[in-house]
Amino acid sequence: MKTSRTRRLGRALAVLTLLGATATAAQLAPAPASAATAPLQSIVPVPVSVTAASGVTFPLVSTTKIYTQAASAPAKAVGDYIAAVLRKSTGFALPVADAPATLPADSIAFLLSGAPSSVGAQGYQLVSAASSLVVRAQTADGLFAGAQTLRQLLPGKIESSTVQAGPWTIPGATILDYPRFGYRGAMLDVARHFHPVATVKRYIDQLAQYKINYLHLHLADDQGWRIQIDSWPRLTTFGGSTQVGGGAGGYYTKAQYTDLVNYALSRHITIIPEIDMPGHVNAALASYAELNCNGVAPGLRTDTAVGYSSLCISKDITYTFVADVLRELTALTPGPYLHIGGDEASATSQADYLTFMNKVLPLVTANGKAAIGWHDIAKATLPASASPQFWGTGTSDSGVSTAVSRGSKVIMSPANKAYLDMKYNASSPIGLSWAGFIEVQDAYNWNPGAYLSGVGEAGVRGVESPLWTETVSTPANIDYLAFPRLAAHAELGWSPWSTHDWNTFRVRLGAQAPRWDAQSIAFYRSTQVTWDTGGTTNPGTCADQAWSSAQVYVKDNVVSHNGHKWTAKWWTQNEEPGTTGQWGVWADSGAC
Ligand code: TNX
Repeated sequence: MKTSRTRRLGRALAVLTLLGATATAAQLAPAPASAATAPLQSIVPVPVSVTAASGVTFPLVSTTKIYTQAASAPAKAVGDYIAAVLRKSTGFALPVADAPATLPADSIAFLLSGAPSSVGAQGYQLVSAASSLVVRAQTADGLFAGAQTLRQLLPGKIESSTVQAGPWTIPGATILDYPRFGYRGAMLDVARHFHPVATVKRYIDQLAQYKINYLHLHLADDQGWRIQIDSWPRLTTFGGSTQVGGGAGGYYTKAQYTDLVNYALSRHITIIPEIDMPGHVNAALASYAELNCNGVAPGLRTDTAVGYSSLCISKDITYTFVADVLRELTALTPGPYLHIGGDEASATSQADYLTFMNKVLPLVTANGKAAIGWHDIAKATLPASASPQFWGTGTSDSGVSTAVSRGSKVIMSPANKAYLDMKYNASSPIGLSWAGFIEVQDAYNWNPGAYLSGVGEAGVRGVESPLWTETVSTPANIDYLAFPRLAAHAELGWSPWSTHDWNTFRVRLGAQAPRWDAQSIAFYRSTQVTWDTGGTTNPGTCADQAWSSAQVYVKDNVVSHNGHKWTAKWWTQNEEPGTTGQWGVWADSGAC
C-alpha cells in the first residue's frame, strides 16, 4: 500500500482534531495493553475532555468503599445505585457511607462540591488516581452521569449479573464532561404492541447507561389505550384489550405507571406521557360511542393502517374528555412535559385540526405543563413553551422554523436518521422501511444543531430516538432495533459536535459489545463496526492473519501480518503493517 508522508501527517493531524479541541497530549499516551479497546478511548457518548494520567491506575478492590456527599439523599442514592451495579459482578461489599472530610485509601466518592462550573447542571468531573476515584458535580444528575462513565472505565464483564474474575482496574485520568443538549430522549410505543412494566424498566436501565434523560411513552393509538384514566375507565378495560396482530394488549394501572415514573427518576430519567390526538384515536372511539361524531363506536383495530380516525372536533364532550385525560395524566407526571401527539391527522380537516389545537394547547398550559407534539402541531400558532418534535425525512419545515423564530425549541427525530423502528438494511428481520434503511453510520452522521433550515443549535431542545412497535413485540426485538443506533443518537445529544467522528465512534461503539453481551442485550452486529470480543488478548495470532484493511485499529492493538506481530503505535485505518517510515503507525515486534 502506498503511504506518502503527507498522507500520514494528514492522518496524524486528523487524529488530533478528532480527539476534540480540548484534547491534551496526555490523551495520546499509550493505553493499557490488555483490553481490546483501551477504556479511555471507548466511552460513549465521548466526553468533552479526557486526560490520561500516564502510568496511574485506580484498582477497584474488595476493600473499596463508596462515599457520597454528606447529608445528601440524592447523592447517597447515586452511591447506592452504582454499588448495586458493581457488587453483582465483583462480589465486593462496597459499603456506601457519608463522605468524611478526608477520603481514606481505596475510596470512590460522589461529591456535590468542587466541580468546575463548566459542568453545569448535568455534567461532572471524574478524577481517577492511585488511591481514589472522585466524581464531582453540582447536582445528583451530574453525579449519576459520572457514575455511568465510571462503569465504562471498567471491563465489559462488570455488567455481568454473576461474580466474575478481576482484576478491576480503572485507568488514571481526569475527565471533564457535560451535555451539548439538556434534552436527550427515547420514545417507546407501548400502544401498537403493549410492553409490560418489566420490559420498560429494562429499557430505562439501558437508556440510563448512555446518559439519556427523557423517556417518552406513546400511551395511546388506534390499536390500544395503555394508561388507566379513572373518569373514562373503558379506555383501558375495553380499549386496551388488544394490539397489532390481535394479541391480548394490556395497560398500566395508575399504580404501575407511578412505579415506572419513580423507577425512571431513580435512573435520572423523566417520563413524558403521550396521548396522540386528534388522530390515532380508534381505541378511544371504540371505547366510547359518544366521542364519535355519528355516535356510533367503531370496532377495535389490530391492523397497522394510519390516518383514518379522528376525535369529533365539533362536540363539547371531546374537550371534556381531553381535559379529563390531561388532568389525570398531569397528576401522574412530575416532569414538565405532556405530549399531545398531533401527527398524521388525515381524517381531520385542516380547519378542524387548528380548532382542536387552539383549544387543547391552552389546556396543557393550564395544567402547568409544557406541550410537545409531533411537528404537525406547528401548523397551529404555538406558544413558545411548546416544542414541535420533527419527524420528517426532509431538511426544512416552514411551520417548525416559524415556531422556532417565535421562541419554541425543536426536538429532533428525523425519521430517516433517528427512527429506531426503521430496518438497518433489506435483510433486517423486523422493522419498517418507509423512511429508508438506517445503518449505524446513517444514524450517527447528521448534526441535530444544523439540520433543519432556519433551526440552529439554539433552536434545538435536543435529540430523541423513537421506537414505534408495529413489528416489535419482545424485549429482544427492542434490543435489536435500539442497539447500536441508540448509542449513536445518545452521542449526538450529549457530545460536543467538535468531537464528531465516525472512525473513532465506531471503535468506541465496538467496545460496547462485551458490555451488551454481559447484559444479554441482543444487539444488531452491524458489519460497519468491529465488535470487541471482551477478551484480554488482542486480535490476531500468527496462525491467523488477523489484519484487515477494513478495520480501524487503536493504539496497542496487536495483529499478525506477513509472519510478524505488529503493534499499532497510533490510531490507524488501512495502514498496512510493514509499511515503515517516519509516520508509520505500526511497530514490528518480530517474527512469530
Ligand atoms: C409514522 S412518526 C407515525 C407512526 C408510525 C410510524 C412508523 C409519526 C409521528 N407517526 O404512527 O408508527 O410512522 O414508523
